[in-house]
Amino acid sequence: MSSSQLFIASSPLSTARRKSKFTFRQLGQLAQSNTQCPLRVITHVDLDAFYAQCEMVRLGVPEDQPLAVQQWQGLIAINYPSRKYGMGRHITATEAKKLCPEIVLQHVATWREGDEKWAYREDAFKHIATDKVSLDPYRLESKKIIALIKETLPENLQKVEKAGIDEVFLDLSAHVHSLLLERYPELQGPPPYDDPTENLPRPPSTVLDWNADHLVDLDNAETEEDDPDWDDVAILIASEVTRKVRAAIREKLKYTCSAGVARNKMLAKLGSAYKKPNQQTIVRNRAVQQFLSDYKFTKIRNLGGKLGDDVVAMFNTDTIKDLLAVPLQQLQRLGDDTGSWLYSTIRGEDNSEVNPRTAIKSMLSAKSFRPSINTFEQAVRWLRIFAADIFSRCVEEGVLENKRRPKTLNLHHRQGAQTRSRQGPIPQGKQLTEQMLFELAKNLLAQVIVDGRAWPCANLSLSVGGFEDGVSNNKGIGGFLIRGDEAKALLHQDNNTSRRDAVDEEPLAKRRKTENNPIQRFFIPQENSRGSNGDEYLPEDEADNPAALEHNNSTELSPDLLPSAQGAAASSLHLQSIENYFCPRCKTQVPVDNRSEHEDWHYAKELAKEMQAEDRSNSSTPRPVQPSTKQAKGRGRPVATAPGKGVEKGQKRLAFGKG
Ligand code: DCP
Ligand code: MG
Repeated sequence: MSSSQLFIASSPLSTARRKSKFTFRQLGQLAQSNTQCPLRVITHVDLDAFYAQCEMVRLGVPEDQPLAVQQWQGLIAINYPSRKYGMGRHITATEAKKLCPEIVLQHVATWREGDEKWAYREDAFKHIATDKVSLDPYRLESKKIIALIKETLPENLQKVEKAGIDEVFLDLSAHVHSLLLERYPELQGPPPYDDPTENLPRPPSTVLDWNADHLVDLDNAETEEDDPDWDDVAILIASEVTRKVRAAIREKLKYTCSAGVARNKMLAKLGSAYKKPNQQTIVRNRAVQQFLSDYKFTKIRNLGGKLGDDVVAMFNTDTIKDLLAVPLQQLQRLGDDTGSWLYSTIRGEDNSEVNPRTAIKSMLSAKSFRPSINTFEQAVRWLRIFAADIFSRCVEEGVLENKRRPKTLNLHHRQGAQTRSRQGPIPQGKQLTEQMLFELAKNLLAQVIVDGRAWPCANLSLSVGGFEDGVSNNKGIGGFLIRGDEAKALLHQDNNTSRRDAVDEEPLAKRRKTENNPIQRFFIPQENSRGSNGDEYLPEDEADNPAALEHNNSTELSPDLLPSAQGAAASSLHLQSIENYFCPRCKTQVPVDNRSEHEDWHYAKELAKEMQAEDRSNSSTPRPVQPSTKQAKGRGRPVATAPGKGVEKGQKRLAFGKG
């Protein structure tokens, strides 16, 4: 049904059915945004060609001008005028120019070593080896959009979940409930006999004006002549609210977006992608079956990957229509829970909640190296950029005003098939600075180098996590410090339990190596919440991929990071080279291939000694790394001091990088 208005006539049948199929109790559940409520209304909003629109608005180009956002030679966002030329994300900048010579190709902003901030640069596409993509411009716009959506909806009735850089879910249930009661006073109750299981009166048979929405056709058994029930009215009101939200985004920020309105997140998300750009699709409860049957189930969240492949292989189809014919028991060959989940999912059931957390849980800055990098100096140059990138995002999060602050820093390093990660706490007693992040990151890198073969390195990434609120709890900067007994307990644990556990869980061969090597012991990661040696995998295609770097709302430190038993095993299988080099410093034979790595190991060792010496010369209170201004002997690498602050009386800082 594509008409913009739907006239509902009162039928003789409806006069006979004077009660709604919904009860007063279910109406009450709507006010609570109860996920089981059959009247529930969810909207998914997704910006059209988001990065491309950001660039169009920033550059002030006309709306019909073809424009694409370029990253190195590839295109990552293509506006709708360009899509008419048959362009997709798979094509290169050169191919795009051929298809449409007048297309504007705007390269993403980049960080460049030596510059203090990211910038749009004409020559960025030539600098894949030395620049790093910055998503800050899009993140900032994304924040504005979320803030505006929240302003548009009533403060006490909103549930807004940021689901990605350009998408949000809105649970409009409570808001729609209040509008229903306002418009239809007969719903205000009390229910007959005060019994909440009583059915509601039917809605008036009236015109449901769907305005310019795209209405999904009804299921076969249903006709437009059937009188509407409250679920139709609720979804109609939700679509009105959605239209207002979209109009506000358009008017105030100039962006168009598409939306899906339905009874749950899964259907709303499929709906927003159904008709683009600048449209909204309504999937009424009576249309769900019809809507879904045309889909391939691989389009549904969680069915795009391996599980989807397994289902295709097992049942020899990728369509929902075919799978609907498969009985539950057969689906449960995939496992009881998976089968049940699949059975209800393809029938349009999804009780997942719209989760209104919007605070960022972690931030990641990463780069894939093609070709790989081979020296500590090169890696350190990237760490400087990562630290600047992450710090500027922390500033946006209010770290300078002490609103929020990360607690941990992670470094992931990929060498060949092996990814290792190291984690350390960020000292909480003083102002977070870019330099502090950089110094800590460098120390984590030193740990990786000491631990095994580090070069050539194909991927490096730095992330911060464990954000904590500061000011909201009335904590001053001192609030981030750990006091008295709590500090003692943690320090005790830090010095004994965690480290011992880390050693105990290591493979035997590796443990022996560690025991015999005091420096290695020094660098055993502490407070590592990710398995015995902190080894983790970071999928290669994630690094430097803008879409993958958005970690708002993420409960994991960074997505797709899996604790890796294989990583631990792999670390003891270093390739042996036949030719050796004699190291004058330690007077041992070192495989030639490992020479630069071995030298870096010495550097790390010296760094370690310096830190130990400094710790000894200070009080017995364990304290965070205080990098010295001295140059590390023999390597000429400057190690700058992070500005420090004294510890308040009765407070202790956690040790960092100390064995
Ligand atoms: N993005 C990316 N790489 C990808 C996918 C997306 O860099 N493989 C970025 C660019 C997009 C933004 O994320 O503009 C949002 O992704 P969407 O999938 O929503 O795509 P668009 O918003 O560009 O287009 P659409 O109108 O289809 O939503
Ligand atoms: Mg989009």
